[in-house]
Amino acid sequence: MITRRRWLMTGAASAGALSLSGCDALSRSPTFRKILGAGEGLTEAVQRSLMFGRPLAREYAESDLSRVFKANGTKDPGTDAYNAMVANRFADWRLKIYGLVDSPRALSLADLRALPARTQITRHDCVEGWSAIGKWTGAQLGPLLKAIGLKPNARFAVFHCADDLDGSSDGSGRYYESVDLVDAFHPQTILAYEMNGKPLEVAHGAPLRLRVERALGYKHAKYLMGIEFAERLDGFGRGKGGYWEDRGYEWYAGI
Ligand SMILES: Nc1nc2c(c(=O)[nH]1)N[C@H]1C(S)=C(S)[C@@H](COP(=O)(O)O)O[C@H]1N2
Ligand SMILES: [Mo]
Repeated sequence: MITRRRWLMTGAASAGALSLSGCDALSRSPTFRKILGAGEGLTEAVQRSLMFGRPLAREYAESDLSRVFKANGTKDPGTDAYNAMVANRFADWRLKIYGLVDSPRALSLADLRALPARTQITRHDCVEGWSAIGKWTGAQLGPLLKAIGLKPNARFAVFHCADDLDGSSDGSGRYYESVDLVDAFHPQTILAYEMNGKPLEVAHGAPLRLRVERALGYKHAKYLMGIEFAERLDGFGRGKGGYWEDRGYEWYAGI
C-alpha cells in the first residue's frame, strides 16, 4: 500500500511536471487536498488521474464546423435488435455500467441528459487520413464515475458497442474500445447524445457515443451499449483492448 505522499511524489517524478518539493508542499495544502477529493472515497488511481490528467484538446468556434462530417466504420449496425431500438426511438435502450464499480447502473437517455453536460467543438482525426470539426454535447464521464464509485482495482473502462463490423454471428467482430482512468476522468471525455445541436444520427453512433478528445478517431466508440470496468484487458476480444487494436492498431492513440 503506497501512501498518498509517496504516490504524489512518484507521479510527479514520472510526469516531470512538478518539482518534488513543490509537489510535497502541494500535497499538504488543505485547498489542494480538497480539490483532489481527499476523504471522499476516491481511489488512488482516480485521484492520480485527476491530478496528472492530459491537457485539454483544442476547442474551436462555431464558424470552424465542417460542412460535411464523414461517417466512418459502421454507419448502421442494422441488426434486428438495433432496428427495433431505432423504431421506438431508443426508449428501451439502457447504458449498462458494470464490472469493478460500487453501484452498477442501467441509464436511460433521459437519465444521461439529466447529468452534468459539456458541449465542445473539436477536431476528429481518423487514422485513415481525414479530419472533421464537430460540436458534441454529452454527459461528462468523470462526475458520473465519481457518483457510481470505482473499485480500487479498476484500471480500464471498456466500451461495448451494438455493431459487429465483421458481420460475425459469434460476436467476434463486435466493436469495442477501452481507455485508462486518466482518459475516463478527462474533462472532455463525454458520453455524447448530440452532434451539431441535434440528437446523434444513426451514422454517427445513435443513441450514444464516446468522445475522448485526446485520442484518435477509432477510440471514439459509437453505438454504446455498456461500459465495463476492469483490471486487465486480456479478457476482451482478442485481448488488445479494442476492435482495431486487435487488428494491429496501437492501444494508446493519444494526440
Ligand atoms: N461502434 C463503432 N464505433 C466506431 C467505429 C465503428 O466502426 N463502430 N469506427 C471508429 C472510427 S475508425 C472512426 S474514425 C469514428 C468515426 O466516427 P463518425 O462515423 O462519427 O465519423 O468512429 C469510431 N468508432
Ligand atoms: Mo477512424
